[in-house]
Amino acid sequence: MSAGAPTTLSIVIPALNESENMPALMAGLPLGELGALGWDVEVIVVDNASEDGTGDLARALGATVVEQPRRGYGNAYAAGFDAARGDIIATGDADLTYPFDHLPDLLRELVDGGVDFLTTDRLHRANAAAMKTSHAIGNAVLSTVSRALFGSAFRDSQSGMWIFRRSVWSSLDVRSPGMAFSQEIKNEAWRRGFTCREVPIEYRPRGGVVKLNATRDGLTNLAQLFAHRLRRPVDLASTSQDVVSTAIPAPASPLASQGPSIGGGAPRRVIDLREPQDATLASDGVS
Ligand SMILES: Nc1nc2c(ncn2[C@@H]2O[C@H](COP(=O)(O)OP(=O)(O)O)[C@@H](O)[C@H]2O)c(=O)[nH]1
Ligand SMILES: [Mg+2]
Repeated sequence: MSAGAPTTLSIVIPALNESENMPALMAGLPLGELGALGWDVEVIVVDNASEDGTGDLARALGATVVEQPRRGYGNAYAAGFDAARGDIIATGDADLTYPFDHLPDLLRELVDGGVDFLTTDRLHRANAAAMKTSHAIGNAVLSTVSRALFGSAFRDSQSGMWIFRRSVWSSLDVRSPGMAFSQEIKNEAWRRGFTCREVPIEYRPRGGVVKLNATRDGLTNLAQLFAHRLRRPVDLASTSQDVVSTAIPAPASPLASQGPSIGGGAPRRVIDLREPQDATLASDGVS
């Protein structure tokens, strides 16, 4: 790792009644490989008032457990991010769907690419078996509306695996207590001008019981997109929070250009989207 590069990583995982998945989840984190690459890693499992011993099990397996008594995916992440101490935060569900074993590649993508906020795309054909058709359609609709409203280029607005600089978090105004947190953090990172990138990942069949309520969460997410688009961006620069968008140099990219101003006042940087075949972090055995 080069001098001045980030060296500390917090893996933050929200968990509601995921004890069934916890042993395989913890065993699947590539802690040895990350350590050998020079990363100092903390694993934070946010126990969202589970009733099946998820928190105790995660602790016994070596995680730092943050208790979030207020239920909700967004509430869980907000608590986890406040507790995280790493230069970089990496996220994903506790249901074995996300390829945590590819974190070394994803971290390289972020650090070497000068990216502030890296998100992941599950919506490509190689993953068809892991996602119900109704979920795939819902995701496509929400992602299309999201792109139209925010002028962004994220293909998968609902992916729950993000790798980002922790300093970014304090510059975002993310309010959703529930599943809409996922689209909101992406849209906030985008509209506040952070350098965003999206890479394809493998998505795997879920272990345990699904927590998502597709109809309720889908409609809530749709409403949140419009509410977010219409709300006046809070100028976090005038608060005591750190604003880093100008402190991190944008990568020299031929794709970089100015987009329409939605708000936030920060310079817009175009998302760098690569074709899945250029970035098969998932399926071509890159490790
Ligand atoms: N849906 C939901 N998930 C939660 C909550 N609290 C924590 N989680 C965790 O957040 C992740 C997302 O839930 P999941 O059922 O996998 O939703 P999906 O991946 O969108 O189908 C899982 O790891 C859950 O255990 C909550 O209140 N609601
Ligand atoms: Mg999930």
